[in-house]
Amino acid sequence: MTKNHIIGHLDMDAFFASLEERATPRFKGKPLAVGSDPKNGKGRGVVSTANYKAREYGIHSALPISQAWQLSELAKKQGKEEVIFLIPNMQMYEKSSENIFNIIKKYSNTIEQGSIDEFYFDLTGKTFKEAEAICKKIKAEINKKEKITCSIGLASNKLIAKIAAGINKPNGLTVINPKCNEKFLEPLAIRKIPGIGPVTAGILNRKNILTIKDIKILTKENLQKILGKAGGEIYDKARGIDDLPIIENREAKSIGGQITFEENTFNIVAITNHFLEHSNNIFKKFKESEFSKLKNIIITIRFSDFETKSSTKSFKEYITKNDEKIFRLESLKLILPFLDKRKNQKLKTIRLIGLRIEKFLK
Ligand code: TTP
Ligand code: MG
Repeated sequence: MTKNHIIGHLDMDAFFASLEERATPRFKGKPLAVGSDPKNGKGRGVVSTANYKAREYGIHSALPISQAWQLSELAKKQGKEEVIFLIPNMQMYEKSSENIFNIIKKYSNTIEQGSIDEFYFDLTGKTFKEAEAICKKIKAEINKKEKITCSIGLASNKLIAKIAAGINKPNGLTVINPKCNEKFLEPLAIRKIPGIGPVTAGILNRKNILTIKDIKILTKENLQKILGKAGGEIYDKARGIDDLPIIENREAKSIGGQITFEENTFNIVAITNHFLEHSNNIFKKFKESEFSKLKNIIITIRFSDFETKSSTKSFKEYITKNDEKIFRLESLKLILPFLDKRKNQKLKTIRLIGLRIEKFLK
């Protein structure tokens, strides 16, 4: 990756905890930890994350939940608010993660998802000024739609972008001009370098190497002698050198669409005709896609009173692009029960039909 690249790194702020605060507004401003059940201090497992208020108590990711409980008890004794402990709701977090991915996707064609709440995205081709404006838009859109904040780092490579995203949390936007990469890194603690964990940091700290600038005193050979193969990488990273490309790793999860009838209808011929036309279109999109097999067909029906139901066909064996007949038949079989009393007791008229396919193989 050269100096001409522009890479963003976006990391959500206290991700799981922020989503829990969003779901339950009375938790806002209170110390909150998401993780395993503390069971009055006897619980096993760890904290997944804590909001910033609970971090003031010393609670953080990976801390044993029993210790988090004790810190909460201690705070209580000091007259502070006790910590709210919550079990993770992964479905809610995954959904938000997907929404965030889709927002970034509007502004960048190349995105690498680093974890559930962090994304690298490529803005190469823009100027830094333009890229910064895009990052502001991404932040604003996430804030508006997902009602939570993130921090973004913008730089000439993934390494600097990631570190930059982390130094101004929460709700930060940190832009590092490529000319300043080394200056930016020098004063930072060595732990800021991805790949320097507690063990490596301990080894280096004992040699009085505390900042990234200190690392530069050592030759590459020296670092390799101390740290093995990782030493060479750390030598480069300390100088802001990183040429790893962004690797797109999230595939289209589904292909689908819906038709809303001009008037609510129970005209079975019209419904099935429309539906078959719709399913032909979706199969066509599948044929044009990079995928060769699919596993699930899902239909959604919305009745005139807005009640919405769905039904799924999951093939034991994946079907292929040659299986259009099977696809059409199985889709139709999904919808028919909604056109009689089997799945539509009151024979309600129909407002909308959706069809979606998912679980692809390349
Ligand atoms: P992080 O981005 O590391 O943490 P965070 O988003 O909670 O807080 P920050 O503002 O400092 O970025 O991780 C993202 C989510 O991943 C986090 O909300 C919970 C989960 N997670 C774990 O389950 N276990 C862990 O050890 C870590 C670090 C994170
Ligand atoms: Mg985060």
